Amino acid sequence: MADLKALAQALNKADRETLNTVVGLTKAAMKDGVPAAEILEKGLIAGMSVVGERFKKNEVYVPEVLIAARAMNAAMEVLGPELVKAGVQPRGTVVLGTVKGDLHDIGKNLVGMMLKGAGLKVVDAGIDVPADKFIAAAKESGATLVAMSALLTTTMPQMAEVIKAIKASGIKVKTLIGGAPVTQAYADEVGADGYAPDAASAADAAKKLIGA
Ligand code: B1M
Repeated sequence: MADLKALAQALNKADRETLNTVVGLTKAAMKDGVPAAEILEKGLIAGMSVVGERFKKNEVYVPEVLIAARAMNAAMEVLGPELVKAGVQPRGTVVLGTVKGDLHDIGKNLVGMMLKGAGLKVVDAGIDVPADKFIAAAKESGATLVAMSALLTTTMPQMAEVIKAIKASGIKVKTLIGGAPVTQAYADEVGADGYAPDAASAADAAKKLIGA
């Protein structure tokens, strides 16, 4: 019998068996005829949200989050085609990138994993992303949120440039910013719609901004 609670818990185990267990339990639930959307919501997303909460409380660290995210990605490879067949839509689309002049992507990738874990579609624009590339990606994907990461004090002002360019372009997207030197005060100063101090909070903020 499919056990979605065990699936959610397996994501929180963070050992070398996590990926195989999570994929195995996902396949077992599919074999038992559990709807793909239910496996996603009650198993994978539920498990990842616990990982996110524990990460925020410093009960687990980056390696555990990476293990959980890799396992979730592997399970999504299996579940993805079923979700498409069932017509399950992502909760929203986010364009994510590290701003122009900045090559740091470890935190940005972690944010991407948490966003995916929250059921959002992520369009990863990569690193060193100029304003026009963020805007083009948002237009092309129909994203309603542009999420930016910056790790350098020298590249933080790029966030203001992107926000200005988005406003000038007239596209209807919200903005979320974060990264080690970024603060809520800076977000307020540059007119960002949201700020998050860590990857798990970024997923919460993104869901709120998108209304997912
Ligand atoms: Co560089 N680097 N680096 N670096 N690097 C820092 C950031 C630095 C603090 C080191 C230091 O001096 N102590 C310093 C910045 C100083 C400053 O401006 N305040 C620095 C510097 C100066 C530089 C160079 C200029 C060095 C040089 O060449 N002279 C250069 C710049 C290159 C460039 O970008 N143009 C440079 C280069 C590099 C490497 C390429 C070698 C490498 C990056 C590899 C890569 O990312 N693929 C690197 C690394 C690894 C670091 C440190 C050591 C680690 C960063 C990291 O990945 N942390 C870093 C020092 C440190 O932090 N201890 C340092 C782990 C990651 C999980 O955390 O990215 O903060 P973080 O993400 C967190 C949160 O910030 C948040 O969530 C994540 C997890 O919860 N978050 C968001 C991130 N993005 C978010 C977006 C959100 C919300 C939350 O919403 C959208």
